[in-house]
Amino acid sequence: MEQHSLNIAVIGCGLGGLSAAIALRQAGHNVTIYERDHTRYELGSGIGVVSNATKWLEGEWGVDLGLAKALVCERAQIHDWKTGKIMADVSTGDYNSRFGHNYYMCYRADLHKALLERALAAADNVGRAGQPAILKQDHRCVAANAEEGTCTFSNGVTIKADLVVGADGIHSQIRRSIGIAPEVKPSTSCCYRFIVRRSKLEALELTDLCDKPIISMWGGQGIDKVVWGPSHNFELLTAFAFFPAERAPLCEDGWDIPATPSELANTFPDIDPTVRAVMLNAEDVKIWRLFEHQPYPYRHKGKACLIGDAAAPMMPDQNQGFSMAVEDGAALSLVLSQETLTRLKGDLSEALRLYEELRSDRVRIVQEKSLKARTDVRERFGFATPQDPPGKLTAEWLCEYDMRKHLQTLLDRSEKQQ
Ligand SMILES: Cc1cc2nc3c(=O)[nH]c(=O)nc-3n(C[C@H](O)[C@H](O)[C@H](O)COP(=O)(O)OP(=O)(O)OC[C@H]3O[C@@H](n4cnc5c(N)ncnc54)[C@H](O)[C@@H]3O)c2cc1C
Ligand SMILES: *[C@@H]1O[C@H](CO)[C@@H](O)[C@H](O)[C@H]1NC(C)=O
Ligand SMILES: CC(=O)N[C@H]1CO[C@H](CO)[C@@H](O)[C@@H]1O
Repeated sequence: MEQHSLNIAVIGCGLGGLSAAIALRQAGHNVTIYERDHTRYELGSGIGVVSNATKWLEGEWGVDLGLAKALVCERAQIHDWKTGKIMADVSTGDYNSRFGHNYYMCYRADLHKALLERALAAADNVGRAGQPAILKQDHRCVAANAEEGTCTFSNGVTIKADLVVGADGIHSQIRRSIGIAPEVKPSTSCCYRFIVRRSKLEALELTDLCDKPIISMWGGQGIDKVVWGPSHNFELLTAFAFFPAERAPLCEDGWDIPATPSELANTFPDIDPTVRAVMLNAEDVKIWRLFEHQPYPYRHKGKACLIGDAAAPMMPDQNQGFSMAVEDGAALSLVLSQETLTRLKGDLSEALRLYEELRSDRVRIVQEKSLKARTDVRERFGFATPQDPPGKLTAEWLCEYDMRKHLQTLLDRSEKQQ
């Protein structure tokens, strides 16, 4: 029944692609997701979901994060690097009532599963939720033509869509196809991500590490930093451990390069012995070299646009990559809503221009602040201290943002100019 129904190809079935798929099907469009791999769930470690991302996920898209075993974050604690003594303890306090939605701690695999279910769910289960998205696995995009809206995959298939959404992550092919050559330099940081099962903590008599929804951090006054918290209904500890690149046994770009627990523990010889004991019991240990991407000059061209890491990869030090990808998906669905498209007389290129205007500055700021937080814990969002550096990323700035209002302002302005 929708007046402006588009055929949209989403390239990449990661967290960003799924967010966009859910938002766009709800806006009345037909969505097909193309993923290079077979969709695998058990990938990744912890992901923080700020309340403004929760607002979309739970408030508007019907994704129940509680059912997805997410935990509502209660506090953040900073420990002394060597002794583990608690040096700072910050409550998230009235965060939830202030911002209207929870700040969650999630296991990436749980989030992925919940989003995938929601994207593919039959329409009649969920009321006003449009056509279910279609998922095509084993479709690796190798080329795209933004002017034509075509996309070719390594299996020989070529498709044509009204809009191609590049949600294909940090090494995006769609980004290349629209003429962006990333300016990249290796960061001086490397990072391990790992998980520790509750059963392993039981054997160590350390289950208390996994009993409360607290984000714990060691270090951060330089590159060295360990951050972890429970997720998956208190069954897992999901963790990140940052260290200077020159100390790495091996350090490459990529999300999926395996390492061993002893390599992990040996990288942090003088850390709190409890942390070392936990590290020696880690599973799914992965190591990756961080790269600094200069902000890209644009995020759309012709009938193609970028979202998530494809549009703006950022350092993981603020844990905002996912929340920004959710907002990108939401923004796309707002500029392509029936209401906006009617106002724009169905002009897709104007809608994509608005998408870019809506997202560029906000995401660039989060990118910059994520870089700052890499070597200075005081820059980290959520840890409000009296010694806050000027211009620190605050929960207020992130969560009091009103995207609909922002879009209204942009629409009014562009109509006035005509
Ligand atoms: C395996 C993995 C583990 C991660 N672990 C964490 C974590 O523990 N904590 C954290 O904060 N962030 C993690 N991230 C990153 C996090 O998911 C992103 O920063 C954020 O959610 C933005 O998501 P995205 O969809 O833009 O990118 P991604 O989540 O990277 O998704 C991109 C998707 O596109 C697919 N793809 C790539 N190229 C092509 C192509 N040419 N054709 C078709 N499909 C393609 C990929 O297979 C992937 O499914 C992880 C990402 C991956 C891929
Ligand atoms: C979307 O899918 C529905 C149902 O399959 C179909 O009737 C409609 O024509 C499609 N819309 C477009 C733009 O192709
Ligand atoms: C983008 C967005 O939806 N922002 C919201 C963030 O949360 C605050 C408080 O709930 C809302 O006022 C904003 O609209």
